[in-house]
Amino acid sequence: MLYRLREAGFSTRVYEAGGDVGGVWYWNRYPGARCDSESIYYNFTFSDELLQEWTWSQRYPEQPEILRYLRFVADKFKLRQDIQFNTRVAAAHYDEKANRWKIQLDDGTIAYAKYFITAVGCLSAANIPKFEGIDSFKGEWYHTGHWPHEKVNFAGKRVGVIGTGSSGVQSIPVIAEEAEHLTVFQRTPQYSSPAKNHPYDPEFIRKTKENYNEIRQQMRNSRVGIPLMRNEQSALDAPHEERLQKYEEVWNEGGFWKLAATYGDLTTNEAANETLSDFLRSKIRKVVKDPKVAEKLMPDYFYFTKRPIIDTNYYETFNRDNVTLVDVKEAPIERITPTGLKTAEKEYELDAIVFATGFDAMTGPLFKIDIRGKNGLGLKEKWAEGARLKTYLGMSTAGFPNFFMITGPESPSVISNMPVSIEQHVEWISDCIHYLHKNNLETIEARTEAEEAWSKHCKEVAEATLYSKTDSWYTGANIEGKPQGFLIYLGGVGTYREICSEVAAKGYEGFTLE
Ligand code: N01
Repeated sequence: MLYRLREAGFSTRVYEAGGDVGGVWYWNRYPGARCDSESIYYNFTFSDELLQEWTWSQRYPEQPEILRYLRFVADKFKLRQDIQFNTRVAAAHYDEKANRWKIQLDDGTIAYAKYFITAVGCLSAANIPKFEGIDSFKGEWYHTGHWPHEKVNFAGKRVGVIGTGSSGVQSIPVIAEEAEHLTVFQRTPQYSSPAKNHPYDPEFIRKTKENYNEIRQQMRNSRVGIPLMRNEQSALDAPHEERLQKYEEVWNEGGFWKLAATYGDLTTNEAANETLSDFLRSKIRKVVKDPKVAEKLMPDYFYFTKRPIIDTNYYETFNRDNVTLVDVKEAPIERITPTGLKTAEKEYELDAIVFATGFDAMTGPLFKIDIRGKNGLGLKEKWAEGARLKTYLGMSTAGFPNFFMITGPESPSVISNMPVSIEQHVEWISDCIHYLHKNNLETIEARTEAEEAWSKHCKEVAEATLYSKTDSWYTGANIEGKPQGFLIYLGGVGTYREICSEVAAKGYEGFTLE
């Protein structure tokens, strides 16, 4: 965003809470942290030069490599000179008379801007459940999303990991290798398929670089932001053996996006979904030696309706002698004690606790800033009930002129390959600001009817799927007391791009421009 606006001649300033660029990859430094999109697609594509200059080492790169990439980008485009690090935006209030956003920083200074753009991500507000006694714990504790920059040493320690989402599943096998003993506290078993990570072959990289123009087009027009053909056939129309063979082939290739594309109705039809869910459960049974442990690891929700996970040796880890699985749905965590953790059943002695307990997703990062639009209306108040949260295209909301959200609620965001969705918003927003400037317009604001129609559309698309049938961070169910609603546009990245482009082509239809 900074690069595009600066190139277009606008004076632009970025405020960043972290000490450097990287965002999610700056904070999430836990052992085993990797990306679940393949690196050759987990790129910025705005610069051909950048695409040619950077070379990924492996299919699913580790966090340090992604951070190195983002630093490379910052250096190449001299971005840091316009970024103020170690600075949190506390509040952003719209002053109607002056048509300016008053941005209040946590160091007490104030900045004024005509446009206010949030790039706060969807998963940056850490969720640490309010366990009683946490302050009394004498050992060390960490949240995966706020991991220390220096290496944490678990050697010789009794470690507890709470949570088995992507962060837990990635860190558990690595911590198990180092710790004296690892206890995994699992509330909901999840589906995870093998990443099958591998170093890239130089010839593959050469071909990819040669074809990036085509790849970029495919990514942009695809369903989830990576080139992938979805088989439109129903899973139920395929003969049992053929279906199993197909799942086996795709499972062996690794990753989860392709699994989702194996058949056309896996996210919409319960029986179709069950064929794949069942296949994945059978894989767990094959790996985990103790049948009781295997049973505890068996998920029973519809695959995809919680974020699918990919792993390296996750289920294998439960065959180790130094790993114990504790079901905290059966016996909930009651409190953290000075020396460990107590469930309804038993007390566990621990030297360190890792909270892999996720994030207050989608709205959480936005609500950390006191954002107020016209008449002092707070975004938090406007969206007090998740189900009634309204945005126009997931980028703007009525009552908040000249305010844009990159990957905001009701855009494809987290159910897409994020860099593709980020770039699409960046391009749309910068083109929009350019348009306003060129046409001597001072403000742009979503119209109430337009956002009502968009939010209704998002809801209808989601309700035609299985996604809202499961409690997850997608629906807000992971945060106690959070209003629930499915806040992601599921129509697909390519379709969404077309809709946004059409809105712009029609002179920003659905917005009031003045
Ligand atoms: O968080 P999560 P995450 N008592 O919310 C459990 C992205 N990401 O950080 O399912 C006990 O998925 C909770 O249990 P339940 C990716 O999009 C990507 O792992 O609510 N347990 C769950 O098991 C991902 O989906 C990558 O019943 C409690 C876990 O904590 C998203 O970030 C890597 C609890 C939280 O799982 C979030 O992943 C990492 C409690 N009170 C993250 N509260 C990659 O690119 C919560 N839990 C691979």
